[in-house]
Amino acid sequence: MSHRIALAALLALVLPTALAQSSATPPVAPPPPKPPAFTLAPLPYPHEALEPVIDTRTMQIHHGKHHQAYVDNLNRAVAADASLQGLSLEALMARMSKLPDAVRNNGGGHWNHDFFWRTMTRPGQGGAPSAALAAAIDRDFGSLDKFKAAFRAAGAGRFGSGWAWLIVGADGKLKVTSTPNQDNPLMDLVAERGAPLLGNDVWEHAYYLQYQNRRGDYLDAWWQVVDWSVVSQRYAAAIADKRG
Ligand code: MN3
Repeated sequence: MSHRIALAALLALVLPTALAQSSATPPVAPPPPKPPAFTLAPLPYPHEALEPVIDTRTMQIHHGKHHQAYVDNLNRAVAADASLQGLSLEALMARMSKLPDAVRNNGGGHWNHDFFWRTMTRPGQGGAPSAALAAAIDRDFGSLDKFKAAFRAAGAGRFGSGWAWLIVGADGKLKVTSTPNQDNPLMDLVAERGAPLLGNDVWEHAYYLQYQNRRGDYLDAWWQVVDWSVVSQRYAAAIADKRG
C-alpha cells in the first residue's frame, strides 16, 4: 500500500515534466517584467493639508490622476526607446530638443509636479525667504511685493496651460519666466533656461474646482502655501553650483 502511494506520488511529480519535455518546442519562460523607470511619490503631506487654499478634491485628482498619468505615459515612452533607458529625469530635460513629444509632455509633467508638491506646505507654515534669497529678490525685483506682482503677471498672462517660474539664470540673477504646457526651465528647448526655485501650475486642472475661471484669485491665494524654506534651500544650492 505504501509503495503504491509512493509510486503515485512519484508519477505525479514526473509525468508533467515528461510531457513538457516531449513537446516539440520546450516552453521558454518569459523574462521578468522590468520595474517602471519612474514612479509617483506620495504627496509630502495629506491631501487636505493645503485647505483652504487648494481643496482636497483638487489635490486627489491632480496628484492621483493627472500626475499618475504623466508618470505612466513617460514610462511607456521610455520603455519604447532603448536609447532613453537608464536616463534620469534631469538628463532627459537637458536633451529634450532631441526627444519625442511624449517625453517632453510627460517627462515635463512628471518633473514639474514633483517639484510643485515639494514647493508647498500647510497655510502659514511656509516661513519667509532666507536672508540671502530676500537680498537677491530685493536686488533683482526691487522688493518681495514687486517680485510677487511679476510672478502673478507671468501666471495670469500665460495663455492656455502652463507654468510660472522663478529661476536663477546663468548670470546668477533671479528671473520670472513662464512656459507653455509642461515645458520647464531645465529643458534645452526653452527660451529662458535656469535653475527653478519656485513654480506654479496654471493649468485649469490645478484650480478650476475651487476657483473656476478666477486664475488670478488662485495665484494670489497660492502664496499662503509656498514653502519658503524649500525655495531658500534651492536658491542656496543654485548659487553654490554657480560658484562651484
Ligand atoms: Mn498640473
